[in-house]
Amino acid sequence: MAGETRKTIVNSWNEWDPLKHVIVGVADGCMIPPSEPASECKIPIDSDMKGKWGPRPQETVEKANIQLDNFAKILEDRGIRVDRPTPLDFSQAVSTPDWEMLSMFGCMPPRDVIVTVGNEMLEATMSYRSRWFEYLCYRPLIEQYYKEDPNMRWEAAPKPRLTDASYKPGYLSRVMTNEDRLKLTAAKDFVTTEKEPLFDAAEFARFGKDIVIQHGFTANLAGINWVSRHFPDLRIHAMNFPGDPYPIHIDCTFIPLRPGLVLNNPIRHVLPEHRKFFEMNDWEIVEAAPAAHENPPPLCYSSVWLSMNVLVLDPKTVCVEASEHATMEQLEKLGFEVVPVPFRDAYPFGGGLHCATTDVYREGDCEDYFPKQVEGF
Ligand code: ABU
Repeated sequence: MAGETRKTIVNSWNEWDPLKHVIVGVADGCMIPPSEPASECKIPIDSDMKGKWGPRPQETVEKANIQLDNFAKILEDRGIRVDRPTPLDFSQAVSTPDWEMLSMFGCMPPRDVIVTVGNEMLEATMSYRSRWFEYLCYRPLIEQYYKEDPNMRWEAAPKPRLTDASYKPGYLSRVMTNEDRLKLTAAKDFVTTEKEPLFDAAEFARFGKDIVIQHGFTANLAGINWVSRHFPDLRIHAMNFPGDPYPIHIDCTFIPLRPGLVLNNPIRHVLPEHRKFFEMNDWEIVEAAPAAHENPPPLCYSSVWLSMNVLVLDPKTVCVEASEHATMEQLEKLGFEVVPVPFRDAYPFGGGLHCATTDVYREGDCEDYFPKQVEGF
């Protein structure tokens, strides 16, 4: 069936089953938002974005859109239906009774905002004020899916208030050096408090009946607890990865590739007790190959580890950014057909190939890949 004529069914249980319908973001109107309590700590110390805010240069938006459109075309040519979000005017100021932001962000990374679990699409709470309204860009699609698929569940997590009580006062002054950050993040001392449930959708790694959520800057334990209660039939596991000074979104850290195989960032370590859980269930955790670049492109929030931010199309096929030769070679050796996708111009707008997508339909059902469970994890 050609991608664009595929009937709407919402279903996706993991990160690797055959992908048939996906949302790919767009770069239009993307802003660098003004500083806010969440972002101050999350923008790297040496980032060229420190202290800057406003619209991104138009020529960079155009280049990013060329790569996003090309990525969408590559997927469509493989029979995958691709839908695109509807951008808002992200330059407008937004407010709630508790705060005002002078701009929003954008809608290039749908993975951050919407997570699909089985027949449900769940709008995340989000953790930045500038991204509080971003779900609206996906509403036209979600409303359409809801009408077309009578079995779809459309859910939204409680909107957080994001007052100053959701962020630790003075956190920034405690993370002046990289060493400070590494100590604090290893001790699970993150900028967000436990005042209210918070999670970005990109903290999820889905393994059928088991979902791993990274506990870090953009998901707190209250958020992970909310997800556990929301999905009582699934097993939700909180993980954190010492070695990551900016624990934001799991998809440059721990990427499931197919049943039994996960890619792990070589400097963001899986804790021994978590490794044991995977290994006792016959999963192999392999260290990702080195990134090809020493630095991210200009005005980019993400790390060079977007090298491992791959999109798995099925258990034998994976999309990799076209300049990441070591990653491509590694995945070929692991038995994958690699589809190279030029994407570095899109990185500054919200990340890599996994970030820029969210699943609507993957074949397959909810399977139990971890029959051996561990108390308390
Ligand atoms: N949105 C993924 C970013 C993770 C990283 O910068 O490593």
